[in-house]
Amino acid sequence: MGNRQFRTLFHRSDSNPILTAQAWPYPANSVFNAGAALVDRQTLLLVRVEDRRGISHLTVARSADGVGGWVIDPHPTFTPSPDTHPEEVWGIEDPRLTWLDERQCWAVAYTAYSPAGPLVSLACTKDFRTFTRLGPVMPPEDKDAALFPIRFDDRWAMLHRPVATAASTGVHIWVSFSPDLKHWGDHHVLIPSRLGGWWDARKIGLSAPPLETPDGWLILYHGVRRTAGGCLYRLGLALLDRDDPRRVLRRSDEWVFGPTEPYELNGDVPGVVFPCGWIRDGDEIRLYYGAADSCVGLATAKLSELLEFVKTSPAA
Ligand code: M1P
Repeated sequence: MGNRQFRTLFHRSDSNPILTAQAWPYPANSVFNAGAALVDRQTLLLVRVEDRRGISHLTVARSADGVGGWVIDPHPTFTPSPDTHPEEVWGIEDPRLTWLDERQCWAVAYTAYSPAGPLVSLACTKDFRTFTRLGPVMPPEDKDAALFPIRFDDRWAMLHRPVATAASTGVHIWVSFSPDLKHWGDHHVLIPSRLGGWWDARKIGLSAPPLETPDGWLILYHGVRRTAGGCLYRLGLALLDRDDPRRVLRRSDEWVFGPTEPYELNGDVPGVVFPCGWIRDGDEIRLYYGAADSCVGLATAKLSELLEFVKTSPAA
C-alpha cells in the first residue's frame, strides 16, 4: 500500500514555520510547544521559549488571523519563580490552556522542571499578563496535562501522563479528579500506550486539551516511536464519552500527523511534532505544534473530518 492512499486530515500552513527564534524580540535558543486560546477575537499563543542556559519560560504571541502578523511580548510573560516555587528551578514548559467559565479565567497546566523530575503545576490568568499559581498538583514524574473546561458530577477532571517504574508496561495517559483544582485523586489509566511495533508503543502523552464536540471529547495525543535514528513523535486521535471522560469510545489505529518537513526533521530534537493547543473556528481546527523542539508550526483540519475518522476507528 503506497503512502498516497493514506488520508490527509491535517494540512500544513504555507507560512510554516510561523514562529521562530530568529524572529523573536529578545535572544532565544528555541520557541516551540505553545498553548493556544482565542482571546478578544485574536489568536493567542503562550509559547515555550528556551534560553541558552536550557531553561524555559512562557511568552505571549498574538495574531489577528492566527497565521501571521504576530505581535510578541517584548519580554518573557510568565517566568519560573524558584524563590517561591522551587519546583520551577529548571524552568516551566509545555502549557495547555483551558477556559474555565465557572471561574472566569484561563487555566494553564504546565510542566515545572524540578530537580526531582518534571511535574504538573497549575496557574490561572484572566489577561495573560498576571498569573496566579495554584502550585504543583501531581508529583514527579508527570507532565502533558490539561484540564477539561467543565466539572463532571461536581468534580474537575484532568488528563496527565505520569511515568511509572521500570516494571511497568509503558507510559500512559491518566485521568484524575478534584473538588477544588488543588487536591487530585480517583486516578485511572485512560489511554494506555501500546506494545511492540506500534507507532504509539510504550510512551504516549496528551497533546492539545480535550475538545468538546457533540460526539464526545476529541483527544489528540502523541505517540513516541523509538528507532535506531532517534525518537519519532507522531499524533493520533481518540474519542471520550461526553458525560464520563473515563470512557474511551474510539481510538485511531494509525497516526494522523507526523514529522516530514525539514523544520520538523532538523532542529534541537529531530523528528518531533508536539502540539499543546488547537483552536476551533466553526468547522476549522487550527493546530499549533512545536516542530523539532525548535519552532512553531500550524496545520489546519476540518473538525467534521476528524470526527468522521475517529468515529470509524476501532472501539477502544
Ligand atoms: O523532545 C520531544 C518532547 O519530549 C518531551 O515530551 P514527552 O515527555 O511527552 O516525551 C518534552 O520534553 C517535550 O517538551 C518535548 O517537546
